[in-house]
Amino acid sequence: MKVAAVLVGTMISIAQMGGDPMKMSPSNPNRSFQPIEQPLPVKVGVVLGGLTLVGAELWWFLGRKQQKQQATQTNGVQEVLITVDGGYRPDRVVVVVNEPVRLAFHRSDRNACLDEVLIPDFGISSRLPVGQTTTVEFTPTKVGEYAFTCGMRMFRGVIEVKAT
Ligand SMILES: [Cu+2]
Repeated sequence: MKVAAVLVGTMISIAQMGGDPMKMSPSNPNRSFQPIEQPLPVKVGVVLGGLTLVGAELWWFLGRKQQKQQATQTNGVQEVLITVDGGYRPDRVVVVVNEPVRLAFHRSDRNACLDEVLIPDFGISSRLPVGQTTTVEFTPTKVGEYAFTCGMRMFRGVIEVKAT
């Protein structure tokens, strides 16, 4: 939210300055301070641009729908395949407590932000080479919710551990 406020604030000040930073320059004392009217379409554009950014940010933090998936049991291991592409799909994984979990991350997105996946509660940090499927394993011993994130914690998902 703070970022959006700063962005909008900056845009409003640019709009108020008439888009001419020279006017504010102290190194230019002889220049008379005449307001320069910007054409209306420019003002409207600046405001709409700001609103679009705010909307995008609200959607990013609040509106994105979680995709939930229950693990499947294979030979006593709970498995989930997670696609890493502009985030994690699913980004909510449901498993039961006290049974081994294997998460298979298939990375198709080259974005360096997704180079690494972290599951701090289980001491896991793993590199995810592009185009490959990388598995991580752990056994949750307590019911609860545990986050998994990219290396910079921009993208995140949740492991939901339920009682049996
Ligand atoms: Cu990241």
